[in-house]
Amino acid sequence: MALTIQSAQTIFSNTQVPSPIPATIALFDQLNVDDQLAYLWYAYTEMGKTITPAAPGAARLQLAEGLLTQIKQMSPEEQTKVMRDLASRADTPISRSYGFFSVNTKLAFWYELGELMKQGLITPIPVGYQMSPGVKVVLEATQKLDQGQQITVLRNTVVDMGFDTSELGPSSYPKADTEPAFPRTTPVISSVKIDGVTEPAVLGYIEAMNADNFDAAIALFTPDGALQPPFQKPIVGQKAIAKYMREEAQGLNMMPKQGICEVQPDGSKQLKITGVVQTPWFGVNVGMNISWRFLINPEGKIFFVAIDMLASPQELMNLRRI
Ligand code: EQ3
Repeated sequence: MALTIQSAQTIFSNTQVPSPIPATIALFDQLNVDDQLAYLWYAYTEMGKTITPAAPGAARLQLAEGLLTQIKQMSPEEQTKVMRDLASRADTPISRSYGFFSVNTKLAFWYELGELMKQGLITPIPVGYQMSPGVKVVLEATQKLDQGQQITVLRNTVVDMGFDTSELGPSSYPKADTEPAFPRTTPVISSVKIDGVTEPAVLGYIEAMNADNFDAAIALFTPDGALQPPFQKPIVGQKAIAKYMREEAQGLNMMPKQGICEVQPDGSKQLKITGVVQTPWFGVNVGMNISWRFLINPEGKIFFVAIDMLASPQELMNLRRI
């Protein structure tokens, strides 16, 4: 039987526990624009007491510099308007430019604005703002999440801001191929060991990703293979996966711990592996508990891999089908 992406998506689905991240983002989405901006400020400053992101570096900030310079020259009222436009995804020139940024440039842009807010050079929350009960509800929900989940909520809200440029054709902004590299702070682990897993494609995948060697990782996929990032639809085809990896998977530190492998009658293999991933934004200070669900074809190529955020650390052990 031919492998399909639709059936691949369901592998090990009965070992999965729903993550609290989408529920928290759904609460956030219900807030009005000023409440959203205020929530992000309170959540970010609260989190900042224990963890803060690494400064993005000059090369990455350069990509956002034009917008940042414009905003710095504005009056406080105009600055607030820009932030409201971004949060409400309005169609304005700034919101369009932001919409074309890559994920990491969006994060760098807000990192810099956050710094200017801390220095009092930009107003952190709209003038005269009063915290609504809704903001308290989302903040309380956020406090119950672990740090890896909290930074995922923050990241996803930032990524969704700005005008939706997906319909506007190719971006005029530098993307995938020109993304500045994140310097690696931890030594690359060259021989990957995962309890219960010896599948060469999986070990090769982790090894390549940990060295930012995306060409080597892509070569392990079938031409029609797919990668499904957390809470997203599958990205199909080697070219599309390569572009995604260059933009979003740089500098990640992947530490798979254990897994199981089930061989199917047609010779394909289904594997579930759990472990921890660190993002270069927070380095070794924050670990995200995740799982990889791989479908390997009978020829040993990756046909499908889904990356899922785990609901709790207990789920790291939850490999068996119920
Ligand atoms: C200034 C402030 C605070 C207030 C204002 O009102 C509004 C905003 C937006 C503000 C600023 C907020 C800021 C600065 C937020 C910064 C957030 C950051 C830096 C978040 C970074 C998060 C990174 C994450 C969650 C990375 C996760 C990566 C994962 C899970 C990778 C998984 C992958 C694996 C394992 C693979 O095998 C394949 C690739 C893939 C990438 C899917």
